Amino acid sequence: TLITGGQVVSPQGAAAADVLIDGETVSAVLTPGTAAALGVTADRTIDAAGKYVLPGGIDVHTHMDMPFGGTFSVDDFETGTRAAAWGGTTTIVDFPVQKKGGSLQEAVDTWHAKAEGKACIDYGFHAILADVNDTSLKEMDGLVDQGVTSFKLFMAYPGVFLSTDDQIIQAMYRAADNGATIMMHAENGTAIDQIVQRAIAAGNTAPKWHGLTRPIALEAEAVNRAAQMADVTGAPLYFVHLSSGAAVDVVTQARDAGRNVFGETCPQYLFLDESDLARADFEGAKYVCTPALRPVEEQAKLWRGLRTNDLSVVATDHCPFCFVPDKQLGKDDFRAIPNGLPGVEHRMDLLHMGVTKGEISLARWVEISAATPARMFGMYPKKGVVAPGSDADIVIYDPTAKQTVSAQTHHMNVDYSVYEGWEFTGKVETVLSRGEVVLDAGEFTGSPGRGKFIKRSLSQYLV
Ligand code: DUC
Ligand code: ZN
Ligand code: ZN
Ligand code: ZN
Repeated sequence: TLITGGQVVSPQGAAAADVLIDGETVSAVLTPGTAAALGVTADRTIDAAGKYVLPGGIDVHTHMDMPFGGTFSVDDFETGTRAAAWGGTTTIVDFPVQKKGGSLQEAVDTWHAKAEGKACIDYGFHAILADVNDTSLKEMDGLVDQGVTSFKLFMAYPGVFLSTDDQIIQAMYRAADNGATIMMHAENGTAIDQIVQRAIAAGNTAPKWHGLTRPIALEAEAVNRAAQMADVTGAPLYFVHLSSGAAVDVVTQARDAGRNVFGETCPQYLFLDESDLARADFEGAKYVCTPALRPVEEQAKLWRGLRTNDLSVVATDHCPFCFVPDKQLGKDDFRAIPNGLPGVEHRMDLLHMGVTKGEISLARWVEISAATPARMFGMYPKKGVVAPGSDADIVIYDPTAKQTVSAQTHHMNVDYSVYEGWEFTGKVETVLSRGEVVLDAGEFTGSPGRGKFIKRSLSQYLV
């Protein structure tokens, strides 16, 4: 396959080039129009004139088919990865969940079974450590050897996922030894639970109270606590879904001190805000995710963090639940609303909107959505770059095409969209996954089960 006439975008910028693919990988990036003179013949030529040629998006934070709050997230590996491909994402990294009293290996095996035969694009795993004990600590080393090189801990959700500081520091020491990255959901969950109980006691049960009971200060406090423990132990630390300027400030401090501390944010924190949680007729429940949506002024601070590289990655935390029936579980009590938003399909387009609005550069778009995620989680240069030898995971993106988002037309298996009616300038036209065209001109041509597990290396960002 030869892709001609496009602008190949990388963190170094955009350059006119033709891309030659042989089988599953890129074989050459050529000066435009030189293929014939070099004696190259292609079975298929894709005209990308006027389009961007991007490394496929990498979403390192998804929850497919995840048990949560008495139900399951509604996208499985088939529907979720297909929707990802529609949106220009060709790799996801999902989270096997350790059960209390269960082993990490069992969690990873369960997730392999969920993904095999279903995934339409390639995928990796981070393991959620929900029960830190001597056995699971030892298991971390074995998982690193299997290519599961990052472990997520929670400072939130007491009784469900929360790890106490003594558990966190043990996991961090282990990671410092085996080179794995610790991922942290940083919110002070036990303090938040008391605030939640006060709200309920006062009769405040509507969705907006989900946000009002999870203050920014208790996000920043947890980020600071984890960053200090990482400094003490030497563990690489990656904060998932940072939602506030105060949290980013703590990361900035740690990074300025030269530490291996990294921040992720999500499109919902860049584009939505707490007023969405206050929508009438229980519509606010559609916007219940954790951390909660913040006051609108936080958005500018997050964009700034993306420009300064204090935030290095944008991932979705895709964790969809239907408005009916799932979100209705919390009709009379916001605590029972399953936490999470659908988003895996729209990350690339939303971030492109950041480009057209002047929040980030074209090069930075590719860096935070593909190149850095690949490096951060040990997949580079197999993934995250259009270069000879790399997997031919390529998105041809039309920066001028218009589209309107709607739950009627999106591809996620969920009955609403948090971006309903939004108009995007820019649209995915063609998607290749390991050289195979899986999406072209509005038709999905991939197949479930073709996606492969990626055995990841350690983070390539550590100093
Ligand atoms: N946040 C969510 O919104 N959903 C799942 C878990 C989480 O931390
Ligand atoms: Zn989380
Ligand atoms: Zn998550
Ligand atoms: Zn989350």
